[in-house]
Amino acid sequence: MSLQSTPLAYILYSAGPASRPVLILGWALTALCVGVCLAIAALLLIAVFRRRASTVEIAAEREAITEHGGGRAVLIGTLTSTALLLAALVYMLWVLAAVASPSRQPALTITVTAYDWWWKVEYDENGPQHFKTANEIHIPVGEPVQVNLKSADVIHAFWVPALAGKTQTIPGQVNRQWIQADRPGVYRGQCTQYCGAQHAHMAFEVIAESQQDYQKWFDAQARVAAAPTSADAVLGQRVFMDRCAGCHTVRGSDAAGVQAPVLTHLLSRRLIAAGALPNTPRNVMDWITHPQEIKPQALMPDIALSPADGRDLAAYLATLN
Ligand code: HEC
Ligand SMILES: [Cu+2]
Repeated sequence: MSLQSTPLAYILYSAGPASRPVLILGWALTALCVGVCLAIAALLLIAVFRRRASTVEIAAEREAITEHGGGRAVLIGTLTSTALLLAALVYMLWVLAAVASPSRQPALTITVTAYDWWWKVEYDENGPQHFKTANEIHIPVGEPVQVNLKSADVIHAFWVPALAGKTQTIPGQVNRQWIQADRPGVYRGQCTQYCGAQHAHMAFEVIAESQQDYQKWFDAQARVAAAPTSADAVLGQRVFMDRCAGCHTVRGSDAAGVQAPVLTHLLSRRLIAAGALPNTPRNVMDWITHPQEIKPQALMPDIALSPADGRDLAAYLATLN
């Protein structure tokens, strides 16, 4: 397992210009806080181990503080901490300005809408090649990408630590964020505003790839699903229309539900249920029959399927590549 795929490391490295200044700021503030703690601890130890003064000496010292500028130490302490805090404030404002917008026009704009507890991702929102997918964002490497952020229900927050800071998604509002990956790779993202029972299982991935690979992915996603041909898959599509189409869309079929992840190219995704499980045929069928065990309170009910319906449905889902 490489460093970058260990969970803690998601937040400990930067892979692009929108997150690097934030990462350095984080370490600088940590260093400042640790420094202050150490200074306080040192002063405290000095005070503890100093020879205990007699009552008479204490009275004399009190006198001294007011009379010969003994308050200077207090003044220096106050001014130093004020200066440090002001410097930290200026540095923070500078970082905010530095990451506010990319240095050049974004190559691409995508729209991400947060739902309890998954992410809808839209490409070419108002264009001819508009398509939706879920929980997996592809971007060309080395290019700034604008992300318009919406929410369908409550406040969530979009965070890909290696690529940018956090931005909330707020119902009725569009917030803007930009991300850029300077190296190809898979970057984990996470909802970072508590939004209910499955907040922790509201993850996603950003996959940064070469322009050619990105374009290949885009073209495949923009296609509608082919009609099933095998007998099992045709029956499976009927099961899908009965049991699933009220919530899920498969473009190219009559299934047009909007309250759940689009399944047109389900097979192309690495994970299902917002990062809860790897996308294998077995996990998909487990999910369909037991979402309430895998993600209690998720907005998909457990669906009981007869063995024959299960087999047909699996055959149909296997065509959604
Ligand atoms: C009442 C609405 C509803 C119905 C009916 C429903 N689903 Fe879902 N489904 C959802 C929601 C909501 C999610 C997202 C859950 C989450 O990740 O929190 C989901 C997620 C999924 C996923 C994971 C997709 C991904 O990329 O993460 C699959 C696969 C899926 N459903 C298949 C089905 C199938 C097949 C049926 C019919 C047998 C079905 N669903 C019926 C609402 C529904
Ligand atoms: Cu959330």
